[in-house]
Amino acid sequence: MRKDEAIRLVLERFPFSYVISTCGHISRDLYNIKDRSEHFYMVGSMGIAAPVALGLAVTNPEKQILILDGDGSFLMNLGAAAMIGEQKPSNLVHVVLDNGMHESTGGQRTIGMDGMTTAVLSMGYKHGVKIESHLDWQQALPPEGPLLVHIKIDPRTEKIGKRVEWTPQEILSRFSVALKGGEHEYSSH
Ligand SMILES: Cc1ncc(C[n+]2csc(CCOP(=O)(O)OP(=O)(O)O)c2C)c(N)n1
Repeated sequence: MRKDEAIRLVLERFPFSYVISTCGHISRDLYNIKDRSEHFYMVGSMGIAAPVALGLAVTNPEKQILILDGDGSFLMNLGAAAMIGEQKPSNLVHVVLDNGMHESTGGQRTIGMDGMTTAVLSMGYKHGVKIESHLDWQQALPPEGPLLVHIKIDPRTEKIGKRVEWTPQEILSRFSVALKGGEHEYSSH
């Protein structure tokens, strides 16, 4: 599966979620595929999408919060997974797009996600699902979180799209308003 296909499938499956995306190409891809006020592009800070999302999930239990992580970002901050497992927010979905590398900075390999769907259960996640194909994606996903969805993706062959054009202040401002259910002047460029 290509990364952009995986992101589209995730957005289709979780259309009402508030999405916190990790830095680098994943936020850029998400932005170019679909830009919504409900997207919080964590531009710049690797490994930080998960703890931001955890805070949001705990303080907004009626909203579905989704982390769009990379394998590098996830593995760099495993402590965040441990905290998610300890807090157990049932409204949190943790998607990891696993290309086996740090694509955004030139493709250095990661230490690998093998066994992570089981490892997170030991940390306290409710479910862990591995998706390796379009066929795997057709299965129903468990409704209750914390849920890890580990999606294997292919290395990029297509060109990367433009950078996120919102400033960090605009991203925060429009996301906060969306979270409270309001319209924002920054809803589109
Ligand atoms: C704390 C920190 N360390 C390093 C970086 C540089 N950096 C940005 S994206 C990235 C790679 C992220 O890898 P991954 O999460 O697997 O996503 P991919 O690039 O493969 O889409 C790195 C090393 C950063 N932005 N922040």
